[in-house]
Amino acid sequence: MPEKGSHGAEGHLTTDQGIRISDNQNSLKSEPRGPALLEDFVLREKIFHFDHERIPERIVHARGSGAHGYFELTDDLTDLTKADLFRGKGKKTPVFVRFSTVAGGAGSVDTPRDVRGFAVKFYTQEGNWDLVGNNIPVFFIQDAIKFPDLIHSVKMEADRAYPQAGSAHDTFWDFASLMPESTHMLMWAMSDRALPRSFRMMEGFGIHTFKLVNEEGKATFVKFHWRPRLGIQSTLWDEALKLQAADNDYHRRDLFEAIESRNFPEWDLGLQLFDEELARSLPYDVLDATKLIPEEVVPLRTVGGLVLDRNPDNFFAETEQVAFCPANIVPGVDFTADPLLQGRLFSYLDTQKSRLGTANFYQLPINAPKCPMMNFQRDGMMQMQVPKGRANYEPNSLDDHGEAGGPRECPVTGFKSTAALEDRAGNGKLRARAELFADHYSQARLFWLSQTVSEQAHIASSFVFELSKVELEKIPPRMVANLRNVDESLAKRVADGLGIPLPAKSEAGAKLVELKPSAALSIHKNMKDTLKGRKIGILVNDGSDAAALARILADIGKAGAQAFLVAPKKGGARLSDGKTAPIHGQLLGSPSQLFDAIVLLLSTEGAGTLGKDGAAIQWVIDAFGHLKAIGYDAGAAALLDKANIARDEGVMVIGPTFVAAAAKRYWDREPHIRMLA
Ligand code: HDD
Repeated sequence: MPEKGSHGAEGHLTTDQGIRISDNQNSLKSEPRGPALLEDFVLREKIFHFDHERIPERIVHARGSGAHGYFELTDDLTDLTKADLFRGKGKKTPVFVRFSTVAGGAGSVDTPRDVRGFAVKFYTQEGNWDLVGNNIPVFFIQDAIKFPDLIHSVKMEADRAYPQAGSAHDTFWDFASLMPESTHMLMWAMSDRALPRSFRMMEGFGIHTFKLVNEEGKATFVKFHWRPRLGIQSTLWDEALKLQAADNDYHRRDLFEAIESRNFPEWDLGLQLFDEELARSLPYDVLDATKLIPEEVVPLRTVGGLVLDRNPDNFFAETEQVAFCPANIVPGVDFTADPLLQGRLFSYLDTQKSRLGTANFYQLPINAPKCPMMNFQRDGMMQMQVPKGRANYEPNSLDDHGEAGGPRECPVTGFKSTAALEDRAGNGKLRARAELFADHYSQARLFWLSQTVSEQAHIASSFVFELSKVELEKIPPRMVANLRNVDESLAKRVADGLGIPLPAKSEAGAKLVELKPSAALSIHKNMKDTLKGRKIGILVNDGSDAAALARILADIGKAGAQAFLVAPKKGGARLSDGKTAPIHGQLLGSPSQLFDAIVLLLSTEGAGTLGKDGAAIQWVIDAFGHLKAIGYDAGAAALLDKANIARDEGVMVIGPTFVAAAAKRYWDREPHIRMLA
C-alpha cells in the first residue's frame, strides 16, 4: 500500500479509493448558487472521514508527547538475563517513548502539578517489551483494585466537571486522606518532582520489582531507573503556573525542538539488582509499589543508555495510537506478584481495545513488533494481514514440513514464567495484604528527611495550597493527622498555613521504622551545574552593545545552551554598531519563565524606555522570583532598579563567570521574597 501522505500517484490528490480529484475547493452544485448534490462523492467522503477522526482519549495519561530512539547496551548482562536486548555490549534496540501527564485530558496543559508518565516500548529481536513507568519511583496505591477509585477521585469531579488537570480539589484529598498508603507518594507529588522543567530533565522508574531470568532459569529481582544525562531540573510552583499561560505546550515543544535541533535527549538505564535474601532482610516489602529501595541499600548499576533521536512523522498515527501494555514482556524478564502490577497486566490490553477499536491494534505500524510474528489469531475488525494457508488452528497435521501447517511452539526459546520467588504462606485464596504493606509512613518520612530545607518548604507549601482548595472542612484535618506520622514539624507547618488547629495524630497502623535519609531522593542534591540543553533569554533594545552581545552569545554557545533574543519589537533591535539583531521572540510573547536564566543588555536610553513597560519590569521580577541568575550590563542597571531587584549572589554584572553562575538556581533568595509554609 502506498504511504498515505506520499500518495504515490505523482503527487496527485485522490479520494480514498485512488480517484484523482479535479477540484478540492468547491462542492458539486446544480448551478453556482444552487444546492449541493448528494452525488458529490468527493465532498461526502471528505466530510465522512473528518467526522470520524477522533478516537477516545486515554482514560489516564491522555496528554502526552512521544519520540523514537534507541537503547544501547553498555554492559553485557548475559549472566543475569537471557533477554536479547541485554546481551552483547553495544547492542542497539529501537524504542518509542511517550511522556505524559496523568490527570488532564488530551488538550490540557503541559505543566500542572502532576506525576509524569515515562513509557518505553522496546522493539527487541524477540518481541516487544513495554516498560511503562512514571517519573516518581513509588505509587499512590498498593493494589490495582483501588486504581479506578484513585483516578475517579483525581480527575475532574463527577457532577461539575472541574477542575481539569489538577489534584487541588475535594474528591482527591478526600480519597487520599482516607488512604494512608498514598502518603509516601503524596510527599513526592507535593515536591518539585511534579513540576519538571523538561521531559529531558526528569527521571523515570519502572516502579515495581521485576525479575531478570538467565539461561539457567535463575531469577534476580530488579528495579529499573532512567537517569537524565542533563541532570534533574524542576520549576517552581509560581513558574509552572505562569508557564501554563505562556505556553500550553511547553514540554511538548521543548521535546520536539530539542530533537529537531539534534540535542537528543538521553538517559542512563540503572538497575537495582538484588536477591531473595536481601529482599527478606528489608523492613518493607519489595512487592509493595508504595515503597522504594534507597540506592544506599542497593546501588544502581548503569547498564545502558536511551537516546531519542527522531520525532514522530505523524502525532496521531504514532503518539496517539501507540499502545503500551506492561504485559508485553520478553524471555529473560518476568513479573513479580506485586498486586498493583498484576492488575495492570489486564487493564492495558483491555483499554487498547476500547481506545483503538479492535483486537487487531497490534498491527498498527507503531505497535507492530519488528521481529517476525506468527500465530493463529485470526480475523476481527480491521484485519490488515492476509494469512495464507488452510490451517488456522494448532496442533494440525496439514503439512508437517511446509508452510501450510503454520508456526509451532518453541519449548526451548519460548517465554516461560519463572516460579514465584515470593513467600507463599499456603493460606489458599484470600483478599488480604502482606504484613509489611501496612507500614504507610516510614518511607514518607525517609523522603521528607532526605530533602533540603528549601525542598521541605516547597512540600509544606504545596500541601497548604492543595488543601486550601478543599471545601469540605473535615478533609484537611484528616490529612494533617496523617502527616503527623510523617513528621511533626511538617504537620504543624501545614496546619499553621491552613490556619487550623493541629489535629490528633492518626493511627499509624504499623510499627514505624527509622530509615537513613537518602541523598538520591532530593532534586537539589542531584542537580547538575550545567547549562547544556537549557535556554537563556537575552533582552535587548535599540542601542544595545553589539560587542557584549557577541561575547555572551559565544559563551552560551560554548556551554551547549541555546540563546533566545527578546526585544520589544519582533522586527529586531538596532545595536550599537548600527546593525539590526534578529530577534527570536517579542517581549510580550516571551515571558522570562520560558528561560533558565536571563541577561539584560541595554543602553541607558533603552533601559529607560523599557522601565515604562510593564512587560519588561515583569520579565525581570519573574526571573528574580523564580530564583534564576540575572546578568546585566551597566546600561541595564536602571531597569533592575525600576523593578526593585536586590543585587544578591545570583544578580551580577555580565562577565566571563556569568555562564557558570547561570546554571544554578538561587534557593537562598527564596525566603526573602516568598512566604513559604
Ligand atoms: Fe497506568 C496508562 C503508568 C498503574 C491502567 N499508565 C498509563 C501510562 C503510563 C502509566 C505511563 C500511559 C502510557 C502511554 O503513554 O500510552 N500506571 C502507570 C504506572 C503505574 C500505573 C507507573 C503504577 C506503578 N495503570 C496503573 C494501574 C492500572 C492502570 C494499577 C489499572 C488497574 N494505565 C492504565 C490504563 C492506561 C494507563 C487505563 C490508560 C491508557 C492506556 O492504559 O493505554 O490501562
